[in-house]
Amino acid sequence: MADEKKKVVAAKAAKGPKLADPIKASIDPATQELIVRAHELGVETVFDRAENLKPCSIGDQGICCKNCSMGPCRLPLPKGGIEGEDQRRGLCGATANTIAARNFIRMIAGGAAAHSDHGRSVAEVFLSVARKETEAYKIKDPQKLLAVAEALGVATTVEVDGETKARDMDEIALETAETALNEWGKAEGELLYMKRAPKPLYEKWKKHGVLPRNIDREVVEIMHRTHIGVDQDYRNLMKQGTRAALADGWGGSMLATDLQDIMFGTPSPVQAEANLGVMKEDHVNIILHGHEPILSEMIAAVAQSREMVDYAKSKGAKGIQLAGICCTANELLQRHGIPTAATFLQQELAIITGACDAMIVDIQCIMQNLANVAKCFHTKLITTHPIAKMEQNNVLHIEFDEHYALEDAKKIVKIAIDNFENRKAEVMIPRHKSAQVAGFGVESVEYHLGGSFRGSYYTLNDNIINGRIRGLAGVVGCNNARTRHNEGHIAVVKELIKNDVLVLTTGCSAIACAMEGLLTPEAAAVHAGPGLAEVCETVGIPPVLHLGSCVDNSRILLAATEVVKAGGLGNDISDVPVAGSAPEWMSEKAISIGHYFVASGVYTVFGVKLPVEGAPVFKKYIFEEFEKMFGGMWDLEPDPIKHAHKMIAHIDKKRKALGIDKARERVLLDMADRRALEM
Ligand code: BF8
Repeated sequence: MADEKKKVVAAKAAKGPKLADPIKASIDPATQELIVRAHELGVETVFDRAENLKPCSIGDQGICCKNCSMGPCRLPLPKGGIEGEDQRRGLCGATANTIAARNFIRMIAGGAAAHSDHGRSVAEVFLSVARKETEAYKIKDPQKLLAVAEALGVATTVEVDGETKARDMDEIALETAETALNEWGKAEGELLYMKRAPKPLYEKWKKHGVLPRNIDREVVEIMHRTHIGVDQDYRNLMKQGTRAALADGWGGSMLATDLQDIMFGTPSPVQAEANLGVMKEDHVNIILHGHEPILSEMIAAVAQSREMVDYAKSKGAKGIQLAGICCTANELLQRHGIPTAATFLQQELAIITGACDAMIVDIQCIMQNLANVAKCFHTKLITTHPIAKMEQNNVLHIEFDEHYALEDAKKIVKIAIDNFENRKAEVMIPRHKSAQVAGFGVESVEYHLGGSFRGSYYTLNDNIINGRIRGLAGVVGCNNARTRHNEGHIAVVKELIKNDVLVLTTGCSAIACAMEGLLTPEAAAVHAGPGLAEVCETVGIPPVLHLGSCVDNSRILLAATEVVKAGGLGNDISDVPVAGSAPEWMSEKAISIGHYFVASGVYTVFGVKLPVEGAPVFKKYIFEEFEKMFGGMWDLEPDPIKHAHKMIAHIDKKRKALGIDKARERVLLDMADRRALEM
């Protein structure tokens, strides 16, 4: 028998690694075509690796502890489940609940750190701008600066001889930059932005002792508490997880969004295209991948300059085509209408087109295998951030310094142009691309629904109350190679809009929706239920609103707060008919986002899997008991249709609690009615 087994293993090894089935790997035709192309060229991608490398089932359930060298301690669930007391223990005695909670909040720490360190970089550049140390970046949106200054408690007016006057903008910028940067490491107090939340929510945070003190401290404390022999109560561990997640959503991420808007412009709706078909064979294709707009803004400015376009033409190209991947794509799209090339899972495929002259990356969600793929083509892969290098020797590292931003950007763009002539493989750019309208934010939603004269969330609330819009959903997050690319996003979103739920989207979910054509006003007539379609048609918006990158999930928190403020839908975010979702999540950032949604009162459903199944008591705590504290809770549903219907059921539960579960039209009074009233 043992010999038979060996023979089977040997036969499999002789066949070589399995290749991904393109149809099973993705619902997107461009992706399918390029997976086939990769197989023809013998280039391995993440889709193939997913066939051959299976996840560890114990780690998958959250019950593997490797926080000390006595382990890793693996605590599988006994067959048939647990009867009586759970006897599972690690060497130190850690229970499955302790281990799962430790692992979970370490994921929150990773995600919060990633978003917040991004925010810190933005704050540092903003301080350089305020100190006038750099010419490359400017304050593009002074109105937003004033709004942010006020939210941070920075005075925007001064008293002169008993008169109130506007304060000097340079002074406001400097004090705002210093105050913002201080949020990462201040010694006392709590994060200033926490008071932007509805008051009842703030009071809940205070009561449960989860108000973040400063951004960095909450991440550090997670690492301390999860060290061997420190916090051994899953509830207390989650208290710190909550504090760190809130420090991300209402701290690091929100500051990143706000300061980016001040320097690069607050988004307003723009039209563009999405998918790998945006690359052009006869152009120099520069792909920008990663997250921080500090780099991509400069590359975009330089690449569109006459000097660089002429230089590209001198090399035989018709021009320069810029396109983005991951959240850099969302940042470039929402402020400049630069097209989106790809989601997270398609990054290797952009190089496999044979037309990517340079891929410029900074931080987060960048696969190390890009270097191996780039080796098979002429593509220059350029890392630019001091904290994110690659070991492979075909990767160029050009460190980007904001003090020499334009010079650095020029150097990088020239490398891409010079590389145009070196294309080796036959170019194969899929023809698929879709139109999209993106760039909705708290401000533009207000404007779109109320106009510049009466900008307000009142119209949105009114349509939720009268039932045309059943509720709101935030559908966000990644792709995950353990599930069919984009299938979850699209099925969940289509089911929601079909049921009159207005969807707000960010990150790779937004890119998936763009590729499916859901980000156009016309999509409402095709896919939305009658109520939502009517609203979309009246105000000219898509049924799915693109709110930006993953740090811009903070925009969803503020939009929900605006809904509460506009009245008629309760007095806390947890009263509003709203639900959150990440159908194809994979990153630690998604866990941090999920948890700050939950702790802000939002019922949040994740797809694929969650590392909690091996610790049922801990799972029950975050899936059920959290609701009693903050009004929001976690859920898991891999089936996208059931996933959407769980969200809809929650929205309906909230509608019922508000007494708006029966469709009602606002009664418009005619003159006779008014006269009757006056009597
Ligand atoms: O931060 S959605 S795969 S790109 S982690 Fe990454 Fe996930 Fe995409 Fe942006 Ni967000």
